[in-house]
Amino acid sequence: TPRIFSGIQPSGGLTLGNYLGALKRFAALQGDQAETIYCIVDLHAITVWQDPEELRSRIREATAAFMASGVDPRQSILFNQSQVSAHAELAWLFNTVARVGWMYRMTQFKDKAGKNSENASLGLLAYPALMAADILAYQATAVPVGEDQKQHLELTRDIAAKFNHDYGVNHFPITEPLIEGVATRVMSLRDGSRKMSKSDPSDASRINLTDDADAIAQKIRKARTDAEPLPGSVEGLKDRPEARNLVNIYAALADETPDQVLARFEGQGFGAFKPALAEIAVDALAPITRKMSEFMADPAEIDRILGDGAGRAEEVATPILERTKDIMGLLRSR
Ligand code: AQP
Repeated sequence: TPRIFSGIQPSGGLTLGNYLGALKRFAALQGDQAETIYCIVDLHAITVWQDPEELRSRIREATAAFMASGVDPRQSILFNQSQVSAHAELAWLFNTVARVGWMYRMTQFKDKAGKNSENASLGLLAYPALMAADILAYQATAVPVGEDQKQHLELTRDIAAKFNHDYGVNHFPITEPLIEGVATRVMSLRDGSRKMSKSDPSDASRINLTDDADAIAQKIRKARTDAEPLPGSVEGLKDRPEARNLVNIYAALADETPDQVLARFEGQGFGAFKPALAEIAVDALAPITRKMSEFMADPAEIDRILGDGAGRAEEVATPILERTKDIMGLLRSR
């Protein structure tokens, strides 16, 4: 059976982008066909400054979001990265395999480091080596992610291949990205050329999983669009990124194709489309928001679930880490 791994950073409140691009698909992948391992990646989050008190609560909130979206901690291993030391250890080993030039080429590093990249944390540069460790500590064969993570995943494959080649082994799998569906890149509601992001300074740019019905309706009403009516098929949305984004969001929430959505709204303007989108978004998100706050009412239970998940994750990761050290010629303590 394939082993699936993925993670989300607790670097802010989770968004509709995280839900459609990640959480909803994580839940759908559970079952007898695959082993699923999901992680709140706090070690990634701290590559940019996080207030400690806020981080603690974000980790719990992200855990609640996983469960409210249908990730079942009995069916999947659900845990918190920093509680399983194999991630940090394997990341160091991969820092010796990966090349500095590979890291400088990452567009996320360039975006997040900005103009003054000399001042970025070393961790932000090494981020993809830690991500490779997250995945390969479990010898995971497939990783569901949004489009934005594609480049990092290619680097995971490069690290696995170089390790296997340098040490003459077939130890790490060459992981496949699972980038599927219409919502692999949900865009900002304010700017159709930027992705919806939990760390965007503008709250109006995103729908948060904690937003209530009024906030969702208002953000959709104010979303940037053009003045044209909707076309009958997606070809007509070329060069209309904002319109395309809203149609994609609708399709993903309704489990339809964009063409099916457009067949119904052909010729109508956003005055009609936006309220319909708001309604379907509220219907989909309200139960998730409600379940999240129920889980958040019992933080001790969340901590217990994460502790249990960490124990089960460790059972898988530790032998793989030990074998990796053996291959590299590191002695084990006995
Ligand atoms: N806008 C998006 N559309 C589709 N998928 C998305 N994902 C994120 N944004 C979108 C997917 O969610 C998963 C977790 O992402 P992450 O928390 O590791 O960080 P990120 O990709 O950097 O997302 P954010 O929200 O933009 O976080 P910040 O602002 O902290 O950088 C991934 O599978 C991602 O593809």
